[in-house]
Amino acid sequence: MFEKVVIANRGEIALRILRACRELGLKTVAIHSTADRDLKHVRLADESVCIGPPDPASSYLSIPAVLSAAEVTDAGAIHPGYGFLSENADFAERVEQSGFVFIGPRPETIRQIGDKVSAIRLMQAAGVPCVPGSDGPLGDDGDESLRIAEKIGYPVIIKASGGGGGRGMRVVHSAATLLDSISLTRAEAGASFGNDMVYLEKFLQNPRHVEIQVCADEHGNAVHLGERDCSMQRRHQKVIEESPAPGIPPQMRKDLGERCVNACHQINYRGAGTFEFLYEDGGFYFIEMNTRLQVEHTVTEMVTGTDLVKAQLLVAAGEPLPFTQEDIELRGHAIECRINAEDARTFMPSPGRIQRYHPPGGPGVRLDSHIYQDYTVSPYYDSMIGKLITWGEDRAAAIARMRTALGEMVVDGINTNIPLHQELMADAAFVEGGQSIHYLEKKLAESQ
Ligand code: MV4
Repeated sequence: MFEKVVIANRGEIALRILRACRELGLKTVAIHSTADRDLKHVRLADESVCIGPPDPASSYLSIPAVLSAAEVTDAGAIHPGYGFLSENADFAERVEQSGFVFIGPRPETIRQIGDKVSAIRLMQAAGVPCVPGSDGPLGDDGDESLRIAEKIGYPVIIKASGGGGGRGMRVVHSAATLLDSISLTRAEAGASFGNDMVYLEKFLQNPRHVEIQVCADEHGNAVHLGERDCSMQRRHQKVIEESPAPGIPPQMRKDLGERCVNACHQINYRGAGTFEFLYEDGGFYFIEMNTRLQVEHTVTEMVTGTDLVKAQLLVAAGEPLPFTQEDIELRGHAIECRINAEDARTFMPSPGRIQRYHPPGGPGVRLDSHIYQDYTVSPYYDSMIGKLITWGEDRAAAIARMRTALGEMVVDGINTNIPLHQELMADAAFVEGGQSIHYLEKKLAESQ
């Protein structure tokens, strides 16, 4: 096993990774920008290296800077966290070529899955249900594209193969605008992703976003850990996530989970991963896969009693998964509220110094956060300052705990979205559960 891990990230996830390393007796190296000298994990790490100026392109996204830090500290492995370089196949490749362990899937897997057309092909071959679509890239033959769209039925959505997470998509409602939309999406994709491959899917008008967590090792074991509902979102930013997803019949969960596990075997997957689905009218439709640890992994941990970051570290060290499929039972319900430094109404970022801080507590309350009193929220990075997670024997109990926890939590000196979360925990439709990906944006538009 490697003995020292470079944490190639910042904020709450860097602290989360540090804690897992420490529990496994691994030494830690924090790498940080000049703006992040006072981050909590930097103070707690065994060593720290400043890798550049605040601009992420010159620090957290700089492959040479990250590799140099690993070299000078004689580290054995690099954990990329989420965002930044976490799904960059070239980075993973250079990490391995430099003799370090990349804590994540093989570089070829990241590349195959990062290309959406290729990912969908792999999933179809593995028996994972996908959205009816072009089953491959759209060619230059406009008549052929028109035939495909006609067969699928409008509305359709054009997506960039190199896109994902809401970038590079266009909805088309009729044949009249199909070819122009394809050209536009193709041009934008070429400019944004350096890859102008586009494909087409049936546009699902009112789905939920439900994703399956998996974890696989290099001994032929793959396990699914149930699903999360991430439908409460605004502009492709998740706001609340929960596990399990309300109203999913156990047999459907088992069947879909087994299909995802089967896909992991087929592609020889390694590490933690997430299969993203749209869920509409009782059907699941694969849209893309994430090859990283996700922000919302916490709710899965709470209902399965696992530590996914520890599992990632063990698998990366060549150890078997610390749990089998039989070990995984979903118990109770967990909800995560992403706490952001932003105006609760306008969503404008709100950097600045935290003058007063009272974290919530009590049974079933988990707060993954790097903030402390006098911490300054930087304007250079994502505005998420923590994740408040509650667990309860059922969904109503988790919500009740979330209301109590939000009511206890004080973060003064900056604006936060805590009032928005309080409003949602009191919202009849949220409390009912099972709302679509459009619910939050509609609610916000109505209250303007
Ligand atoms: C879709 C869709 C409807 N139909 N695909 C947006 C992000 C990217 N992960 C995929 N996305 C969507 N793909 C088909 N065929 C609607 C969305 C979508 C969405 C998906 C998940 C969560 C939030 C969303 C918000 C708007 C659109």
